[in-house]
Formats: sequence, structure tokens, C-alpha cells
Amino acid sequence: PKNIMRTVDPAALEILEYTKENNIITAFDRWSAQQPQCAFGYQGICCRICFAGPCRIKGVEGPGSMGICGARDYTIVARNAIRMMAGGCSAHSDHGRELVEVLYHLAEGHAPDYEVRDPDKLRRVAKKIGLEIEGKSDLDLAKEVAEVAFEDYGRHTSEGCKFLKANICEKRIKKYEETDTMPRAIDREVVEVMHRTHVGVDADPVNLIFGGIKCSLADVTGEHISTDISDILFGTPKPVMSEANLGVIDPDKVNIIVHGHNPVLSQMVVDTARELEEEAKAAGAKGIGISGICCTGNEVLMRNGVPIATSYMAQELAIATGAIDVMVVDVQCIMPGLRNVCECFNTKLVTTMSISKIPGSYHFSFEDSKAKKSAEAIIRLAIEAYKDRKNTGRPVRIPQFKNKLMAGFSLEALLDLFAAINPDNPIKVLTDAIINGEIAGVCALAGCNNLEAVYEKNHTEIVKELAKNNVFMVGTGCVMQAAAKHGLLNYEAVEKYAGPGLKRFIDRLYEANKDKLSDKLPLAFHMGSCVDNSRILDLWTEMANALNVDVPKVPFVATAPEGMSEKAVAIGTWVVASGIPCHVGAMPPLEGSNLVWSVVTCIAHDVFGGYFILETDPQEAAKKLLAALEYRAWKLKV
Ligand code: BF8
Ligand code: SF4
Repeated sequence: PKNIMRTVDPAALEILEYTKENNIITAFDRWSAQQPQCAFGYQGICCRICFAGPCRIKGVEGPGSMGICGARDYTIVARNAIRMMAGGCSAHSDHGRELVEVLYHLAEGHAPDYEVRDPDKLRRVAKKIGLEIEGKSDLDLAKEVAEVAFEDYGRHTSEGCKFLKANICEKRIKKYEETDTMPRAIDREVVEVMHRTHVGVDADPVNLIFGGIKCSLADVTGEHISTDISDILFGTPKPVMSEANLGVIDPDKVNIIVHGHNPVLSQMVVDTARELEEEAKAAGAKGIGISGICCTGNEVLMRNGVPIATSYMAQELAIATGAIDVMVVDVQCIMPGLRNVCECFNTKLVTTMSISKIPGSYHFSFEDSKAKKSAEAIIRLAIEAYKDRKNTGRPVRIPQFKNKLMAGFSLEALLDLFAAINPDNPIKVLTDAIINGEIAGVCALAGCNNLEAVYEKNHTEIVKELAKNNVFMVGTGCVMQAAAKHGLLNYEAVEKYAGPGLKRFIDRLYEANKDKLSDKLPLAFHMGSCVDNSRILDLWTEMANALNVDVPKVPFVATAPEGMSEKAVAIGTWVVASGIPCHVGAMPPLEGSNLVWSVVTCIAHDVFGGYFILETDPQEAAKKLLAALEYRAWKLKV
């Protein structure tokens, strides 16, 4: 049927009608085909950890209330949950490791296509992790930073990860040491989770969850390494203007979409495309049009203003415009389903990482010793595909929807805005605005898309509701792509949706920074990709230090309105362990155990000060987030 509302994105809706008419199968159809989804899996009470199973918890008593080995609902739910955290930690941290390797190879002279673009950031990071910086060259220091990062992956002693300890408050360090949740080394914590969840090891749900928390703190260590080294290699983001949604695609250009997560690849494609612009024109194109999907899209948006084509759930719909010549992917959140849609439109799908291949696609191995050569080959493939598209007269259909956005708010960029008002103590601009009631607090917007909800409806409703109630918003990942597509990352949105206090605050920031900004400030501040949630951790750490309190007292909340991935589970967990209330708008597989449910929603609060708010209704969620902020702001004042 035509009008089933699966999304509030008008561009996605238009392409969905088209794919339906033409029998092109996408995630939206596959979601329907999966209904009803397995109730055991949905609640987290299906265990496949050994192949005596699968086992399901079938009742509350008798032999059917346990797995064959005797595992109870709480053991199974907790084991499954922390294995998700280990998956998320692996993904983020391995992405970080790639960056450390590039930095190390660069310092050793084996990655000639890369450079240290932000030597100041290199020095700041080096200093923070305790290195002596005086009198050292950039490359020598780069090597030392890379070595400390490598250590954080594989240390055998127990003093804790340096990139974590260097970036959190003293009181949090103490808390993690007391609760045995301080990660020793990233790889080690992943291995420990895999070990303790093997058949017949840890059966205690609380012990399991604490193990998961330790792994999630290893996750944020890997995220911080990713952010720091990306900034060192490619530059620390500054405010930048761009556009978002499928309307950014120009059919008369050679169109390349970068999709995945690692800027090691996407940044090289963006830089190289500039140099090959003339070749594209010689082929009859207006130029090379690069746009992004998912977090690698966020990386090149933040640093170069590359427009956003769309977010995770609509990746296949971008191909179905018919106007994409090459989609180049690296790792994470790349749907295998892309392949079939690419086939329909003769789009070339290019994989680049040895651990991430898709049958039937092209593979251009991307190694840092010959990165530029690979990028050139990919762009030339796109130019050939463009010629082919024009020669065959393939129909294109581009929904005419896009919105203007401002992004590029690294923590440095944000503090720089504040510094124009208070140069001696920039963060006080934010904390004072909370204490004097101008704004209600801060909310971090993070996470994915999940068709359990109407695509991008939760995101947009929560942003509007929080804005109305004067919440200052920062964010990362696919939520910010949703916000951008719906016109929520520009000043027009401030005029439309911000409450009076928030509007005054954003206007005041703009007035003080007018000279260096090309446009007025947005309703919500885009801080980057999902690994850049590390920037958000830094923000609340700054606030806690300025207020002279531990993080659980800071009026700061987080929301993942359509959480989905294992990475999101890891992030949500370290957010809670940091002391922040964290809303999730798609139900994680925890409902099968009341005990685990109460651990994450209540007991976590007693131990760490943060807790999960599991709520699928966006209006209710906004109310709960606001109540949490109000309570914290009130406590601060008394
Ligand atoms: O790391 S928000 S769908 S793209 S997992 Fe994936 Fe989720 Fe998007 Fe970025 Ni993050
Ligand atoms: Fe079943 Fe236990 Fe094996 Fe899980 S570990 S599949 S509950 S026997």
C-alpha cells in the first residue's frame, strides 16, 4: 500500500514510492518481511553461546525457565548485552587503531600521502597524556603519541588506559578504580568479555554487567584515540556550512558517495577529487560531486563541508536516485543489501578494507602506503561510470529536498565561541547560563536509525521538544544527519523552535563571534561522527570541573532516539557509567529479565549516577529528559 508512514523524511518517502513501484527491495521492505520478529530474541532471552542450544527461556519456573546448562533469564540477558558492548568496543577501537597505525607509519616515513595537519592538537594531546613536548619535532612527537595509544590497546599491567584517565575527572577515575571497572587495555577488556560469557563461566548478572561497563570504558578510550588522531592528521573541525538530504546530488556531476566510518579513506577521496576535477570535466561532467552517508560522511562534513546525502537507514535509497556513479565504503553500518540496489542502477560499489567485503562489489585495497593511488583509481572508476550513465541515458530521480546546515563544532570550536564572551573561563558561559536559568541544561543527541520507530520521527520530535524547553543540544552520528536533513541545524530552526532562553543564549554567542562566522548559529551543535562522542565526554568533564562537582551533578542528559548498533550499546553504557541519564528510543533486548532491567535503569544510578531511560514514545522521552535536567539544575542551585 502506498501511504504507510515509515518515515517523516520527504526525500526518503518519495524514493520509497519509486522503489515500491519498481519492485526494488530495500530495508523498509525487509523490515516488513521480518514481522513479527522473534519474541525471545527481542527480549534478549535466546542464547546461542554454545551449540547445545539455541536455548530460550520459556516460562518462569521448571526446567523450561532455564537454558540446558541451567543459565537463567538474567544470565542470558546480561551475557547477550555485554557481548554487544564488546562488539561495539571492537568496532570503534579498531577504527582508532587504523588511525594510530597511519600516524605511526607517517612518523616512520611509510605513509607518504598523510601529514600532521594540526600540530597544535598533536601537542595538546601529547601533553594531556603526559608526554614531554619541548624541543621535539612533529614527527617524533607523533610517534610517541602513537606508541602511547598502542599501549592502551595491549597493556599487561593494571594502571588503566591513559587516553581515558587523561580525559575524565579525578572523581570518575576513583569511582572506576573502586568498582573494578577501570579498563586495563582495550583488547584485553574485549577478550575478557568474550571469556566470561563463554559457556559455563560468569553467571552473575551484576558481575557480568560490571564487566560490560569496563569494556564500554575501553570503548570510549578507543573513541577518544580515534578523535584525537583524526584531528591531528586531518585537522580539528571549525564551523562550516553545508547542506543535507538527497537534493544535494547533482545528476550532471560525477557522483561519489563516501560511506562508512574511517576518515583515513574518505578524507583521501575528498582531497584527491579536488585534483581530478578537470578529468571529470573533460568527461563532460560539471565536476565531481561527493556526498556522505553515516559517520565517514560526518567526518568530511565536519572538516570540509562535504554535504550529507542521507543517514544509515536510507543508504539504499540514495542509490535508487540512479545518479550515483560510485559508492565507496570502508567499515561499519554498510548494508549488504546495497549490492542489489547498485545492480539495478549500474552503480559501482567499492569496498576498501580487507575485513569488509561484499560479494559482487569491486575491491580496491586501501593501504596507507599507497592511499592516494587507490583514491585516484576509485575516482577514475567513477568518471568511467559517469560516462556510461550518460551514454545509456539511465533515468535519474532526485527528490528536491535539502536543507542548509552549520556543522564543525569540535570541543575546541565550541570553547572558542564561549571564549569570545569569557576569555578567561570559556566553559563558564555555558554553566552560568544553566545556573541563572537561561537554558535548562545540555542534551547530547547520539545514535542510529532503527525501523522499530518511524524513520527519523523520534529524532526530529525530541529535538523540537527539547529546543522549546531551552535545552542546549550537541550531537553526533545519524541523529545529527536526521536533524540536518530536517532543517534543524541552522538559524531558521532557532527562530522556529527555540524557547526564549535558548534563543537568547544562541544569539548572544553569535553576536560575540559575528566576525569569524559566515552565518548565524544553529539550533543544535554538530560535534561529528560517533567516535566523536568523545568530544561530548570532554564537554561534560569541562563542565564538571568548572562547577567543581562530579559528572552526576552536571545538568547533562543524552538520547539515542533510534539506537540500533552494538556501538550504540557500548556508547550508552559508558555514558551511564560517566554519570549521565541516557535515553534510548528503540527497545534494547533487555526486557526478558526484570533483574537486568532494574540494574540498568535503577541500580546503575546508585553506583555511577547515570541510568538508562528506556522509552519508545518521543514526547514521553522528552518529558523524562527534561525532568532529569530540571532535577540536576535545581540541586546545583541549592
Ligand atoms: O557510528 S549512528 S547507524 S553510522 S552506529 Fe551507524 Fe548508528 Fe549511524 Fe555511525 Ni554510529
Ligand atoms: Fe543453552 Fe547454556 Fe548453551 Fe546458552 S550456553 S545455548 S543457555 S546450553
